[in-house]
Amino acid sequence: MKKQWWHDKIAYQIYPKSFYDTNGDGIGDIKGIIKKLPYLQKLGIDILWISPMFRSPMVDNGYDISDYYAIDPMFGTMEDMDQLIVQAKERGISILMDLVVNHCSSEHPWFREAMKDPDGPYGSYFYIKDGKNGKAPTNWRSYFGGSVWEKVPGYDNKFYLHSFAKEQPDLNWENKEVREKIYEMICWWMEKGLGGFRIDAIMNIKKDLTWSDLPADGPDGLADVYKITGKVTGIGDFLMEMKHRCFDPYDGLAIGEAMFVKEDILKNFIGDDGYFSTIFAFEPCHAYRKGKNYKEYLWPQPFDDWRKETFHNQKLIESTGFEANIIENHDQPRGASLFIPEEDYGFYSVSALAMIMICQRGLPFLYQGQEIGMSNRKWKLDEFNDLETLNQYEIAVKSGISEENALSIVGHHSRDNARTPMQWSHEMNAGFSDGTPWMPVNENYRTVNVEDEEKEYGSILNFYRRLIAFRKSEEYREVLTYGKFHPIYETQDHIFAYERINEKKRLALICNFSCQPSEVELKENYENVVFVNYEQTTMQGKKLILKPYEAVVLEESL
Ligand code: TEU
Ligand code: CA
Repeated sequence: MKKQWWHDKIAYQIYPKSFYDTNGDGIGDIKGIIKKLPYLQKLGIDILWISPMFRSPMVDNGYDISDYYAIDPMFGTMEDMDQLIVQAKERGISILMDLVVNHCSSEHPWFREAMKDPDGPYGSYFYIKDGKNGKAPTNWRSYFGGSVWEKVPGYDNKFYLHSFAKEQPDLNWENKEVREKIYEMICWWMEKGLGGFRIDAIMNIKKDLTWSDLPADGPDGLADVYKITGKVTGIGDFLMEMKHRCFDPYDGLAIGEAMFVKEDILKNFIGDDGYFSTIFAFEPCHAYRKGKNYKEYLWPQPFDDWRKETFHNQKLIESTGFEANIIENHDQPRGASLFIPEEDYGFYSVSALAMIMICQRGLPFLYQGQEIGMSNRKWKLDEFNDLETLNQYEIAVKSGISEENALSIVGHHSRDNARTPMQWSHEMNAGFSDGTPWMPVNENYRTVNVEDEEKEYGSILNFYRRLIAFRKSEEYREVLTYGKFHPIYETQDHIFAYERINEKKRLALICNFSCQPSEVELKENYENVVFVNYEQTTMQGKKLILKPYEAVVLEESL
């Protein structure tokens, strides 16, 4: 594997609406991000991905873009953005923006033109098709529920395709002119000095051009549209073209949100000459998604599935490339709630989870608030903002689940859990805004917040700072970045453990991920304790005695 500039870095995702508000309108803004750059630098962050800040009607909170060349006024101006790029660079931080090009907004001029004249030039920027026997062209179900087809206003038998909400029409990547416009736009942004892009929902850009129905997988007679990603071929031609045209010339970091990549073609995606620099490792935090609806998901995520998926994935990636590791993002519940049973949530469990994640092979990718231990919120129905959550609530209730249970289920899984305002202090609105926050603040801000945690050596925030410094230290950086990954104690109950090994060093991370004490028999000469989440480590001869949620990194003495 070729070494890359970003391999030994630490990355962090910002959800800008909820990060920091400087003008009191209740919405986070670019000036707020600039203000918090010293905080991010102190944490040890080198790469920042910011969810979309382009002009948008905000039907899907910015994932519906109406002008790729403009910053939405709610976030500030293009000058603010230029400032952010420059000031971040001064602190050694590269900025990644969010590339949403599977679809745009129904308010984008291209789409407006297409609706005025579906047979005209802009009609071919989208997928506009005639219906079949008075019905939609195919039986595909959109990610957010309902058909992917919506009628073109004023026409009885013409439909346009949207894989997500109907306000997010899919762009026609088969049309060379569309691709050219996209590449031009990406390069325009790269010229501003971006480090690269995170690339949204990219597996969806290749459609099944035979427009065939899929076997129905629900009572609505529809089938999930993501299933065509497993059927179609040819996506690689588009992705390779984009890489050559937009990322190679800048040595840009291109991180694909690429789910469902088949193992045998993974190399094409993240190998040395892959379409992307890297993709996110979703498998370990999707281990609980046994079904396609929230109501079929398991909660909290079963330990055994998580461990198994992680080990499988780490081994797979090791022979292929370098993935980006996450425990949460803006589409997931909070990692601290997903992985840790509610009654066990606290310093030890959260710090253990952090060690399990950060010591793995791959690019550690934190999500805002993870570093202070932010967790899920308790919701009332009318507090939800996310369209996926509301759809899932309806699906649950329609299937006969009581309203109370439905609320509890969507409360666990809702994407809104990740979107509550960042908790900066114990002051009003968690110090996020002087106005009324666009989303309710998690009530635990009184204890879980940056300002108070700054002051306490034993806080989660200060623990994360030490852990990141450990990962980046002269001494352990190389082995933690490139060292081989080797699972250990794989069958022992609630022990999450693995080795990281290179020619010079051998480390073992051993964690008792449970509220019961446990012990393991040390096999190698692991005598040096190099990183811990408890003050004391107990070893009796070759036996390591572990307290609840104790995690240690041991180094072999040579
Ligand atoms: O998500 C793509 C995606 O596949 C989603 O269905 C994701 O699996 C789901 O949100 C998990 O609950 C991306 C963005 O990350 C998401 O925020 C957007 O809503 C979506 O694309 C449309 O742009
Ligand atoms: Ca604001």
